[in-house]
Amino acid sequence: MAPLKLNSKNLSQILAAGKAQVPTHHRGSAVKEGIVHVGVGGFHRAHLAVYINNLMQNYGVTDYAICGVGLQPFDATMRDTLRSQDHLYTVIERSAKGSSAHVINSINSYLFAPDDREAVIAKMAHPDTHIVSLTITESGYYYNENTHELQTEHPDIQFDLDPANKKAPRTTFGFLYAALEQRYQEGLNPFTVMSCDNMQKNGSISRHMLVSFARLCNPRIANWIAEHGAFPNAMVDRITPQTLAMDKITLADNFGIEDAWPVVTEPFMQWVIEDQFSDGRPLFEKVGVQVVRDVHDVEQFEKHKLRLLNGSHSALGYPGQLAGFEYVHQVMENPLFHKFIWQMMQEEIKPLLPEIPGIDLDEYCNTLIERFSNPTIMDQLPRICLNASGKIPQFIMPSIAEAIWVTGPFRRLCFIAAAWFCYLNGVDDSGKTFNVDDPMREELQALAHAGGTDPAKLLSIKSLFGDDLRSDKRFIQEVSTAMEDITRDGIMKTLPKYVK
Ligand code: CS2
Repeated sequence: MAPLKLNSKNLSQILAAGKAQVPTHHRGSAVKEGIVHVGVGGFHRAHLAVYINNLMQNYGVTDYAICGVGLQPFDATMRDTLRSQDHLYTVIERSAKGSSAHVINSINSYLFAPDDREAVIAKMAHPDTHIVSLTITESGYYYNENTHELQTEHPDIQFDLDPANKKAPRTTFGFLYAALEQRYQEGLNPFTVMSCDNMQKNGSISRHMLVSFARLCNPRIANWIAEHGAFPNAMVDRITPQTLAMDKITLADNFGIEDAWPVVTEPFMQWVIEDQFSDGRPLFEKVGVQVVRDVHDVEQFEKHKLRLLNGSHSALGYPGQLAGFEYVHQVMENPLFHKFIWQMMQEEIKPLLPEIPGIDLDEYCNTLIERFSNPTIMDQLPRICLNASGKIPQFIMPSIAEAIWVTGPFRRLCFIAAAWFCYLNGVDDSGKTFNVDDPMREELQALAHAGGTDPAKLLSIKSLFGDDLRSDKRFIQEVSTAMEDITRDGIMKTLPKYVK
């Protein structure tokens, strides 16, 4: 039988075919859109949107459907795709045991900001909106890693601070501010700003950036947001590769669904969130979310995840791509890399992490190794390497800084930093060129080129690296040596120096 195009009309037939899990809950005008989500990409569609789908399907929740928002020009494709299939899409879960398909029905509508910026502000300001959630990547926060302040001098922020652009902002903060100002004037509660980005203290950073932005617009509104707003910190986790053309074909062949943009992911998913909401929330706990009272607990979960999972991803990504691998599981299949990752986690990262009652860190590391080794999700190294300027300062550098502080071992972590610096030249060990995709690409590449195997020029970028790193001789020495070795001998000949 020919596959059925995914849309509302065909949903009952897809259900009847019995191959995929299909939601039967209400949609459209029968539900309220309590969540406005900025940045609808693969991760959002595999994570928050799935939790909400499960709340709607299994617990009859009707007032927290999602209105997706795209701010970037490239989001036009997501708008068109979702529109063409009544905002339905498929999540394909893959593990070594097999795969399953789940149609997700929690995104109820989608607004593409470049089409109508005021509509986005009005939607966020609407009384039905209780939460504005974000997956805008690290660079979307305009956060200076060194000063911990908003990058007020950034042209996008400057543009949004100009009162003439208030109704047509560019940045997330411009939209959030304009909508919150309207809610203030209308006597509504501020919505909760719920960051689902992979950053340590994502809620606190969202708060500080938005309040700083607001202070430059109107101190009274800034005080209101600071006092009444809520910005829960959260740890989010689900490995979600980019969708490949092949994924659409296997979905059609194996599950009879024609979906222009399905999401492929692993069975594992986790979300730990601080219980801080300013305008109500759904009962997330019912669908397996760990809602915790104490912010320190969330911070510790975040730390574990960012340093062990994302840090290992960086360790597989930059050296792996230089060595010519394509996918995460392929790097894991290499015994030398496998050992390197395990030893880095055990000897350099784990000793710096706080203990969380009930969490066995060795078991956590073992699960990570298993997840990285999943051969069925085909997680691409270029995805892992994307936007490194927002990742390395979060995933690798804090472990190095703490190791410096306690004079702990950090050679493997330095090797990863060195591999990233070498990676910036865009040529792998066999001489093949690749694209370096990073919002700071030009600056990074110019400095990498000028510095050669001396990391000092790159480390002078104040918005990315702290003085604690720049001024540590042992660190500089380790990174330079690794850069020289990688440049001269390539990754595979250098790696044995870091494996016992
Ligand atoms: C990855 C993450 O992009 C990256 O560097 O480490 O996207 C990772 O897959 C997710 O954080 C998993 O939760």
